Amino acid sequence: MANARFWTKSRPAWPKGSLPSPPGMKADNAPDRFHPDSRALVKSHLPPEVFNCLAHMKTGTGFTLEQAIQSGVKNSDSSIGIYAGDPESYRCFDLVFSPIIREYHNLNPEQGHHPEFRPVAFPMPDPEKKYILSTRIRVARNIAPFPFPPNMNEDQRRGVEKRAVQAMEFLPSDLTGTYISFNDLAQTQYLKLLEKKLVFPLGDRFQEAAGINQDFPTGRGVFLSRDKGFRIWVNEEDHLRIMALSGNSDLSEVFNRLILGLDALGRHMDFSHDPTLGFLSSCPTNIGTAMRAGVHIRLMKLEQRPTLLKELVSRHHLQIRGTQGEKTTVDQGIFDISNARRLGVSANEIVQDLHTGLKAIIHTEKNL
Ligand code: CIR
Repeated sequence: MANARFWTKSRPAWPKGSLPSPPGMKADNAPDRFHPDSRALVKSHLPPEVFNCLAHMKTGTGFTLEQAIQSGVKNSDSSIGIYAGDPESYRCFDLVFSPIIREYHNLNPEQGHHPEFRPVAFPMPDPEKKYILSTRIRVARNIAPFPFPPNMNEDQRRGVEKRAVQAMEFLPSDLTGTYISFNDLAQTQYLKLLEKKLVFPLGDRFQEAAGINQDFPTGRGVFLSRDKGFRIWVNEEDHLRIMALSGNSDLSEVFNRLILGLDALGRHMDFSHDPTLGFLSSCPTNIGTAMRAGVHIRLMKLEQRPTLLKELVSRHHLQIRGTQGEKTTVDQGIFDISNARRLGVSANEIVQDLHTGLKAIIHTEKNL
């Protein structure tokens, strides 16, 4: 297999100090680049010998290790701290990406991408609508051969937008809608849409440091289906964030709707993909299925029993995020619960885990 080397266990060690320091870079300085309190995975997987080995390398689009680690260098509270600038980054900087991927995705070397992605049919986990307020499934996709959002110029961002808009023409009739380019909006119009959560905001400080916010709002936009239940974000953290959502717990219907839209788009563009790593994304946490399937769920009783909730969630390979998403707090007992795994597991297994996990969580909440 072409990319088996990503997972090679017995890589011969590089003798310490065997390589010249890259021009303009201080040798053996990798740990100094990160804050002493940083617990980012990139810090622990970038010892001086690896740093020195990779520091002089560039991908075909000119992306460097220094660029890749900026987010972790500038944010001492990064949990990962590295972004890919193009598909080649994963191979070029394999010495640092591979151990991070293995640790984050909790993988054995032989585990890779599972491509199964087919329609499902299971009952709603909360038919009475007592707990689950909404369901949302999204996948990240990047369009080949463009570099990724941390490493794009204005023309490339416009090029991605153009390709995406062309492909949207082929969405099935149930999913047709309107594309809103941020460039066509006055700032006040954009802010009104932002208030209604119909457009995405400028990226957070992690994305800012990675270069993802550059030239905002050029090339950015959102597609909204007529009922707003199918959406596409263009040029956010990845070229495309394709999502299906609903105000109930009908996981099957949301998943099947996502497949419908994704299949139509995928017939009209090539997504950056690797046989072992799956769909390639800017952040190594998203590779593989690149899918996050989750719900907003109100758990007033389990909120008082955090250890029990944590145990239930991790038993079903799920994770809890704040009400407004990553790195936010939980408001009024409303949790964002979604899959923890994206690589080494198929989209179907993810949605099945979520379904089973939600049933168990609701059952426990009812009986407390
Ligand atoms: C960080 O390194 O903390 C940010 N770049 C966010 C990482 C993304 N997500 C994650 O942990 N699931």
